[in-house]
Amino acid sequence: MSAIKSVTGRRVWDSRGNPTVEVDVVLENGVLGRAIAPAGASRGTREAMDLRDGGPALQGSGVGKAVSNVNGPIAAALLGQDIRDQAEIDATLLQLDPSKLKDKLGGNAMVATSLATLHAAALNAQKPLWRHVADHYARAPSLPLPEIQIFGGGAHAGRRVDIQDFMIMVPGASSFDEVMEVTNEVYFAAGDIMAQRGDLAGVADEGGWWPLFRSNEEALETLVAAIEKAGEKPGDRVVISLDVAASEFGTDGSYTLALEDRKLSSGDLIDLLGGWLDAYPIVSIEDPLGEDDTAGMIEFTRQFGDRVQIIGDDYVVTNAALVQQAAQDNACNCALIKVNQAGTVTEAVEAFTAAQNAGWTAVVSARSGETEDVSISHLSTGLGSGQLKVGSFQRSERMVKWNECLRIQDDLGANAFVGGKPLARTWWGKNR
Ligand code: 2PG
Ligand code: MG
Repeated sequence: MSAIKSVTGRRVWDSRGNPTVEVDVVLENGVLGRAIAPAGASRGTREAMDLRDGGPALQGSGVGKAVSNVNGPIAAALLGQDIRDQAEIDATLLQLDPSKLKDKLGGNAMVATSLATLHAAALNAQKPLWRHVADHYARAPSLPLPEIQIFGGGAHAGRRVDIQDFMIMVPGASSFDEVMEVTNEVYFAAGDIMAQRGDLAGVADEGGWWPLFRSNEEALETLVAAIEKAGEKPGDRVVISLDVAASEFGTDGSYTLALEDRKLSSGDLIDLLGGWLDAYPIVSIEDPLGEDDTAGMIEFTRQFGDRVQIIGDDYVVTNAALVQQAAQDNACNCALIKVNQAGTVTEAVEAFTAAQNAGWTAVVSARSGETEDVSISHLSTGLGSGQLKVGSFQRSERMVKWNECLRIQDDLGANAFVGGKPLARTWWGKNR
């Protein structure tokens, strides 16, 4: 009864209006699992590649081939498979496309299929997805600590500023609910400050305020002002988290801050960011150096790894082998986990496990192109990943994921919230 009866792909549209792939997996007993592939804008070169049609239509971003791959080879190969065996299902997908970047079937076709099977397996087991994930992977579920964007930037805001994500975390909150409340206050305080300056100009791709700043650092100053305006003492209940996404503005150890017309060496960028770590209550920093700048990442981690969380996103692209290598090199101390970077659920869980084995923290993350799909709220909770990054506090493709966590909280109980625990080894945790 738990055999796969059909797999159907269709074209749907993401939060940026781009086409993407949705997959329905139906079992012999009528159970239907559904998932949608997200899409990144600041992508790592080593992550699974979405298959796009190219050509003049839809700016080349069509997913006709990817959808055909779901309805053709993928559906044929998965027919009759046991939904309870996620590893076998994902191994089948990998057999169909053994290429390194998954550009034959398409990362978009694969991830939507893999997540849809996970949903079907949970429904088949009559469990909420988070519970199924926790049981299947033998993890203790917990509600994650959110990272929430206040200002967008980089590739998500027409490169108006160079740094990509200016975020807050509320590790001092005692419940997920409280994080949402505090975030609302800080988000709108930031909007008020921008409005007072005449700099309120809508939102960036993930719902953070559009970054009309004269320098990258002005965004940080404004974020601190917003935290204060919301009645909080920066560094106390509320702290700052950055995604530098440095691969977007530098290669070969040479970086250009376009907004400030400044060229920086790897060492200069480390010094600049180090200055920010001294001056602002930053507790976490993602991709501080480029994905090809191993020496820079190692040096950054040597200098600051004992006081801040250093997240590898483009640097490790949800790949277990790259996480292991980075752990050996001491090139970061936290992995961003994006299922579509890996291509399948199994590989994403392997990368998460590699991070745990290395003694790292981990953050389950959305992409800048998202949809109503809430899989990551469940994955983050079910795996007990500790942290969840979804984007900002506006636009439904973001809010749907925070709201899903609130529903999970009702099931799991408010004291399942991890609070500041994932930041125990940062200056914030050490000062508690
Ligand atoms: C990132 C993500 C999400 P994108 O860099 O962490 O913010 O961006 O999906 O564009 O890669
Ligand atoms: Mg990133």
